[in-house]
Amino acid sequence: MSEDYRGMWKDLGLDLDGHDALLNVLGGAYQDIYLAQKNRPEGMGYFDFVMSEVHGLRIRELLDEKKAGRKIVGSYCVFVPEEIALAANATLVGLCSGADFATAEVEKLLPRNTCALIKSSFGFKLGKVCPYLESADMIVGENTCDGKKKAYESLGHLVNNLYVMDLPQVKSDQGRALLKSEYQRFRTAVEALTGVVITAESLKQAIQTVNAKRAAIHRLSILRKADPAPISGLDALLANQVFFYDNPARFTASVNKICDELEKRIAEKKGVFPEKTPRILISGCPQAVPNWKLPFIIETSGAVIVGEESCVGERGTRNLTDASGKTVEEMMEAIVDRYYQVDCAIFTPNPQRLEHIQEMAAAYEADGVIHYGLQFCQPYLMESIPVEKALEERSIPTLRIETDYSMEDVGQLKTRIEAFVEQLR
Ligand code: BJ8
Repeated sequence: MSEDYRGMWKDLGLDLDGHDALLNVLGGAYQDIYLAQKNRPEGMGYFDFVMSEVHGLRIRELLDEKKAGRKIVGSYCVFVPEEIALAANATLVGLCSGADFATAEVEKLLPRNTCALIKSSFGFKLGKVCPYLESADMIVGENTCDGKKKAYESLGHLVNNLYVMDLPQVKSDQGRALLKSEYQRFRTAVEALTGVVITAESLKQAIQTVNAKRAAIHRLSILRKADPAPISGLDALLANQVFFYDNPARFTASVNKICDELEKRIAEKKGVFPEKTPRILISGCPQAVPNWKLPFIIETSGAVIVGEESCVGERGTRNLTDASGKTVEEMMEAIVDRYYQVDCAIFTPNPQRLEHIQEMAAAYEADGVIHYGLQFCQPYLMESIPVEKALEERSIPTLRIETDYSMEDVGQLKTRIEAFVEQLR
């Protein structure tokens, strides 16, 4: 960190010893996984800096925004529309859920067989180690999977600013109507929080800001179609992870700068791995910071990841919002249309997700798909079986992985992934 932030963390009520321990784990993992990579684009230096300041400079910026009267809204799901928060003069940040913390305390509140992502969000709260969570003026939970929606009942006792958004589980007229009414209710709640009424102008501006961020990520994704791959899957995943909490304009500019560099690399046929390295598409549960276990294993087993069918990836970013509406209501409709396309496994049935995986496998010329399911995540583990069947029927080799955040299964996963990569050669 470039300066001493201990006073700031103390003021936020963080447990300084626990927080030190978390930062040590995060810093160590980043060193071993990210900084050990070869041939990285120079532009990734920006993300190295962001990660070194993830609990430092970025938190200071958020606290400065709060001092200036802005509100911070924390979210755990890509269904929470950033456009609405921005338009009401709030900043939306994704909340941490990618590492085990305070597990013994968590298991007093949640069953042991709860997915690691949910347990992590509780661990960060119970351990008082997440400055994003502690800075948030509103925390948004969403009724998605059963685990999350029941867990928010308990989280509501741990925080005093939880707002729960209901979400449809079926794509139908009623489902869309529910999404629309929930986004209207959220708009009212955010306006009440900030005291700012959303106008057509502010909403258009917010849509354009978020679209620009997503368009930059699209540009990056398209460049990953090249062989040799100009950027590692680990680095591309990091950009997708930082998407959730960086300043939007700065993030957009930084990703576009990397894309300029990648275009040159492609023209020079310069890659992070040699040409014809087996290409993998990852599909499944979101991978939040610092959950880099699976991509690290894959990319140290002779393969390169060329895409993520994930909420921290294309499922979360692929669709832009139509900004052409003239009124707030027209643009709210466009927001509903945009988010209604997100094909999370909580929907039943969910054929769009399977179509999207196939489209991505073809577009990125993936040699195989690795389906990533978090242990105890029913929606994605349930879908992994038909996904594997459908892909294998189309002669796309598929490997189903079920894991958690612990490092206990690294050896076993590596053996399976190496064998899978060998099969792709
Ligand atoms: S839109 S994927 S971000 S809900 S891994 S907590 S599903 S048991 S995260 Fe998600 Fe929104 Fe859907 Fe995306 Fe439950 Fe599964 Fe745990 Fe999960």
